[in-house]
This record gives sequence, C-alpha cells and structure tokens, in this order.
Amino acid sequence: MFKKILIANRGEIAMRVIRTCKEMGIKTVAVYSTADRDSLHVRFADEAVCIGPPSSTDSYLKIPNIIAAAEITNADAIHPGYGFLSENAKFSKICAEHGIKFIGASPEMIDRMGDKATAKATMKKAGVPTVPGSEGILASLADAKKTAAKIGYPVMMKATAGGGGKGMRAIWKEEELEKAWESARQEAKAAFGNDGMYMEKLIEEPRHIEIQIVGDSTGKACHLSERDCSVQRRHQKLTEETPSPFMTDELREAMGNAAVKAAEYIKYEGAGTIEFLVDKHRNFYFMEMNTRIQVEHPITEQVIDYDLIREQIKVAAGIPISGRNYFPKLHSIECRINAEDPYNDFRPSPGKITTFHAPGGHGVRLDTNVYAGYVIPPYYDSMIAKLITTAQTREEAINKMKRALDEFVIEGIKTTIPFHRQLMDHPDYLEGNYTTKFMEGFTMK
Ligand code: MV4
Repeated sequence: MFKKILIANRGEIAMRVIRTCKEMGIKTVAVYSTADRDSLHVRFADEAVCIGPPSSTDSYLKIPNIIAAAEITNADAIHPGYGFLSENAKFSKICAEHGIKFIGASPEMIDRMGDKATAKATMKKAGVPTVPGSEGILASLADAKKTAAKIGYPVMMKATAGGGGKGMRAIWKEEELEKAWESARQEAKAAFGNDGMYMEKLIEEPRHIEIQIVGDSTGKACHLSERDCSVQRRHQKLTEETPSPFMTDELREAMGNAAVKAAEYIKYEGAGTIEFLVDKHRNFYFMEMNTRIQVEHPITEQVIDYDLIREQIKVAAGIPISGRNYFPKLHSIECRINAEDPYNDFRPSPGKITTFHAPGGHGVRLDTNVYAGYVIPPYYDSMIAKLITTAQTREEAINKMKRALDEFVIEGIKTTIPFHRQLMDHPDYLEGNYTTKFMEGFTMK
C-alpha cells in the first residue's frame, strides 16, 4: 500500500482525498498556488508544497512543478482528483516514468476514451448500444451531407476531441449543415487543436444517466448503479440524484451490464463513469466515458455505503475488487453550491465569506473547503460546496434538502443556494419529470 499520496488538486476534492488517506493511514502532500495559501486542504495535509502563482497554467496544471513536489516529498502516488490533470495522458505517462503511481487511467486509456469517435467505436465493438451515425470521423463536408441524409435529420455533429458540448451542433435540416460544419470545426480547432468531427442521429430531449464502474488489475469490473445528471445549465451539472426517477429495474440491469461489459472489454482499471443518453422510450446509448472520479461521486457513496476514493487507492495499489455490483438502498441528492449569482445569469461572485453556517443533522453531508473568513479566489472553478442529502425515499431526500438549504447561511458573496431551494419546489422536479432541456424553461422568481 502507498505510504504517501500527493493530491494534485485543490478545493473540496483535495479535502475529500485527504480524509480517506488519513483513514487509511496514508500520509498526504498538498500542493497549492500562492492564491491558496490559506486553503483548508493545505492545513489538513501532513505536508504542503507551493507550486506556483495563482493562474492554474502556472500551478495546478504545471506538470514539472507537481512532479518536483512529489520528488522532494518522496510521495509514491499522485491522486489527480477531477478537472486539472485528471485526464491528461501526458501527466499519467510522466508519473509512470518517474515511478510515481498515477491514481487514474493509463495514458493509452485516457487517449482512447478521450477521443470521442474512438471511444464510441470501441464501445460499439464491445456490444454497447451507440447512437446510429457516422463510422468515425467525417472526411469532408460532402461526407457530412451524405451521412446526414443517410441518418436522417435532425442530426448532432460533435468534435471528436470535444466533450461537455464544446464543438457540438444540432442540425435540423440540410440548409443548416454547411454553416454548422464550418463553425463547429473552427471552434474545435481553437479549443482542442483538433477539428475532427463525427455525426449521430439527434436524440430529442434525452436524459443524462451515467453508470459508475470500478475495474481492477485482474480485468474484473463491477458497476455501482446510476446517477441522473440531467439538470444542467450550459453543460454544467447543477444537481444530481440516485436512483434516477426515470429508472426501472430492467433498465438499470441493462445499463449496468452494458457498462460492466464495456469496462471489461477495454480492461479498465480504477473508477470510471460511462455516460449514456436515454430517450423517452428508455432506449439508452453510449455518450462518453470519463476516466476520473467525478464531482457527483458522493451520492453513489451514500446510497451503497461505499468509499469510492478508498476503492481508487486500493485498485491503484493492485488490490482486486470484490466484483459484485451495487444497487441503491436509499435515495441521495447532491446540490452543487457555486459562488455565482442565480439572479444575474449565474455570473461568478468571488470574495470574502463573512458568515458561514453549515447545515447538519441525520442524512446531511457537506463536502466543502470554505469557512467564515475564507476569501474565494477568482482564478478557479466557482464550486464551493456540495450539499448532499440521503433518505429512504426521494420525497424524504427532497424534504431534507429543503431543510438543509434553509439552514445553509453564506454571507459576503452570492451563491446558488436560492436556485436550489426554488428547484426543490418546482412541480416537474418534484415529479421527477425532467430531461436535459429542463433548465431552458427555468427562471428565478
Ligand atoms: C447528444 C444529444 C442529443 N443527441 N447526442 C451534450 C454534451 C455531450 N455530453 C453530449 N451532449 C449531447 N449529445 C445526440 N446524438 C444531446 C446532448 C446534450 C446533453 C447531453 C447530456 C446532458 C446535457 C446535454 C445538454 C445539451 C445537449
């Protein structure tokens, strides 16, 4: 087992990893930028190394500085968290070259799943349902036109180096195709340095339902059931829940088995998430695979009483998984609390937190790195806390979330607490009747 793990991240996920390491008797090293000098993860780790100035490019994304921090502290593994370098194949490779265990996917796996057209072709070979569409990358505009005519409009054009909606265009009729082709490729080239595009039948009003999987070094994989992440705004998840209100036992069985089949086919090691699009007829289709721990992992932990970070560390240390699948025994909801103003287009609201009163009580979990007096820096992601409630039923979990949100006091900055409180009263949300289109019709009262 590792003796010392460096956490190459910040904020709540750094705290999350440090907590499990402490429980496992593993020493921890925090890395921080000069803007994060007073951050909680710096204080809770056994050691801390400053790796640069505030900008992420010069600190949390600066591979030489992170490797140097691991070398000088003699860390034998690095946990990348999510975001930053968590799905950076070059970083995974450099860790391996320095004899430091990257607690994440191999460089080959990251590249294979990071290229969306390749990931999709791989899943299709594994026998996982995929959306009907082009065989790989579109060769030209003429090829795109021919493919769209074959699939039948509406179609969705996507950047192979993309993900999270960047470089994606919905095309409803042929007249729109050329403009979409040019603009999407330009956007993809600028964002990813790769303008490869592929095309699929457009799935109307889909749900985003993802399956958590864990694979080990013996080639075995298991699933830990689903998370419904359909409530998103501009491809940013706002709240997630498990079980999905749209799920049936048959659908869970089919999606879980497909996810395990995929993980074992690619010999996936570690924690991963397979994202599916689910249409109104409950047909499900592979969308993307994430080779990292996800922000929303706590709701899965809550309903099956499982520590996903612990499992990641054990698998990375070569310890085999039990192999059984896990099904939700409870209901859990996560609300992402961001330093943003929901009354002003969710614009960022950094600054000093003058009052902080955390909710608590039975079935309430708060994963956060902020406290009264903490100054939220403007350089990083705006999420400051994840409020998670868990209960026997969805209705009880919602009522608990309402009560916890009402208890949650943060002053000095604006937050998305009022948005979540209003969401918990929304008739369609209460009915579990929502798709990825839900936020298009939502306005703050
Ligand atoms: C789709 C789709 C409809 N049809 N693909 C959004 C980002 C990336 N995860 C893929 N996405 C979508 N792909 C087909 N063939 C609709 C979306 C989509 C979406 C998916 C999940 C969660 C939120 C979304 C918001 C807009 C569009």
